[in-house]
Amino acid sequence: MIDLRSDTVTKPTAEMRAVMASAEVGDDVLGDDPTVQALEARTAEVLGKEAALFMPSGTMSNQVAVRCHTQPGDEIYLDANAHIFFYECGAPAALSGVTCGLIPAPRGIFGAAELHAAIRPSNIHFPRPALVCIENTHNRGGGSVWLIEQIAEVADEARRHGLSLHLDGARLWNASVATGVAEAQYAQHFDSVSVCFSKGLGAPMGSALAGSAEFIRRARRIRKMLGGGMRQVGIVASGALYALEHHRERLAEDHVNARRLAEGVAAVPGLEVNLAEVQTNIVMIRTPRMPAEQFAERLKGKGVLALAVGSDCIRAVTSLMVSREQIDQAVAAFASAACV
Ligand code: TLP
Repeated sequence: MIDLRSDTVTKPTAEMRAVMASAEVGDDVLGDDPTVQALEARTAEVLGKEAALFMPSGTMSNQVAVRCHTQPGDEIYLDANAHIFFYECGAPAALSGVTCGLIPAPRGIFGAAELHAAIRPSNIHFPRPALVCIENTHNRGGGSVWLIEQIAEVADEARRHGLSLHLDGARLWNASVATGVAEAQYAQHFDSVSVCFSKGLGAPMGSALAGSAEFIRRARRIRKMLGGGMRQVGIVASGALYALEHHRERLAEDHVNARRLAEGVAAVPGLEVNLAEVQTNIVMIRTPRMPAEQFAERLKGKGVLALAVGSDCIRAVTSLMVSREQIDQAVAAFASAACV
């Protein structure tokens, strides 16, 4: 099977497993795990922040951030397809007691004017505006990339209103590789940044939340409250650290493979890909002639896994699990599955 469902399907390489097997560990809740501390320090450095906190998942990282930035009854601003709103089980409401003000955003990217229009004026009837969340790259946007200028403009608007800013940077690494803008340059516009090691970087699990030392001190407490305090977790932190140092630059290969896949599939009658929208490792493929679920089933029969993410939309994600040769095989499978 060629697995294009997600870059979360990546398995640790032999080198990563070797590093993990020999990792020095301790009880991290008691502050004893040197490998976790090394990962947190290095992540903070890469993101240009004072501190970082190892998290079990990107979801917990995002939701701890929302909780730290808000009070119950506040409102956070993000687009309707943002992972924090769309894919995290209603957690902003359930865990932080906040409402979500949704910003219209083609492919997950909005401007200062759209943010301005969404922000509630001060009025006794309204929730209190607290936080703006940006996702870069944007998952449901098809791996779309925010330019640094677009972020600066939105951040200025948020600051003018006294709002905090959080970046869901699960795939920030991909954005940096695609634009050449360093992660820290992106991160400087935000109070908190969540990154994932378990996606394109290929670690078996783990994310990190970065911010000021004071913010991370509070985040550590909320993580514990949610059951995210972990013990000898240097075992997995070492895989994440290995991924951070060795698997960032190679994401460029995934981007080349995504483009190759997109160009191949775009030429298949009955399938549609907007090539201009393929910027990183995610390809959105329209299936106008049949429901996406049905197409995904047919594709599976041809040896390729991809996810239906809308009634007529398939998502294919490249990663270190998929070689260039397999991309060519996948294109052939798409062509065969599209034949009716
Ligand atoms: N995304 C997963 C699914 O949840 C959809 C995927 O396969 O792409 N932020 C962004 C932008 C994400 O894409 C994801 C995972 C997360 C956060 C959550 O990370 P985890 O799965 O570690 O909780």
